[in-house]
Amino acid sequence: MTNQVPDNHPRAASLRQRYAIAAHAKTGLVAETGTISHGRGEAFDYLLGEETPEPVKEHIKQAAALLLQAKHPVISINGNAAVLAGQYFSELSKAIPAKLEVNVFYGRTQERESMIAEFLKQYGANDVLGINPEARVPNLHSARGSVDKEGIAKADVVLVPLEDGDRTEALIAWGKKVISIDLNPLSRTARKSTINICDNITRAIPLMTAYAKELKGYAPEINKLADSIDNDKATARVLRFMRERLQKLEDELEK
Ligand code: PTJ
Repeated sequence: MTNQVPDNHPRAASLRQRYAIAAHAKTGLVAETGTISHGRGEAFDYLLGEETPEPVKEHIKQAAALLLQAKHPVISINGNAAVLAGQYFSELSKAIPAKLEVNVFYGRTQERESMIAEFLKQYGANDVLGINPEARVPNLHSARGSVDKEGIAKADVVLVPLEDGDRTEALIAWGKKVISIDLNPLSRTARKSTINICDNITRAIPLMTAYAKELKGYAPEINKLADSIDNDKATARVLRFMRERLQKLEDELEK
């Protein structure tokens, strides 16, 4: 497969992301099933209209506040997250500041961990944790259970993009606050996290960085936003947004 997407193709950006995910599935940076996860994300993104909904902008601001409020914030990175938004995560980690830690589910070898870390470093990430880590998340038996003792093990707030389920619950049970980013508002991760951001990471992370820069130093505003987090209400707002959007489209077609 070659990257032959013409610049004026109406879906050029989306097709290039697909190409990057598929190409990196071949190098091993992205998990084999990462292409399926990407497709699922694309489908949910259509329901949002491929734009960040207004209520989700508020959730992103609350998440930025939670990261700024944290003593040990950590951003967890898997294969898809690195390829789609490596530069944005590197910028967010500097703006907070928060540590970056590689944490993958599939094919967890030191080689894959290092490949992801090196990939992030080309975007200016200085120190990437999670290479051959020794700590364990209690009661989590997948490869995601291996965590860095200076990173996720110590963290009070963990940002987990494109998660696969079990870990969010295990991290919450371990006393951490979890910010998930998942375009599927029905997923277990989205429902169980402290706050889920129902948006594409390629839009959500740059916006989170902008909000973090805007909020930095304003403790009362940061605390107010972080204290107002309510994930059930947030998810309900997203579902209402999707339902109303579909209803509007349906009404237009039936006019
Ligand atoms: O690199 P690894 O080994 O850690 O594996 C990473 C994947 C993504 C393959 C693994 O975590 C996985 O299998 O995830 P799932 O169970 O497919 O869940 C991924 C979720 O992320 C799905 O609910 C998708 O809708 C959502 N998603 C996919 N792409 C995006 C997204 N959410 C936000 N932005 C995206 N670009």
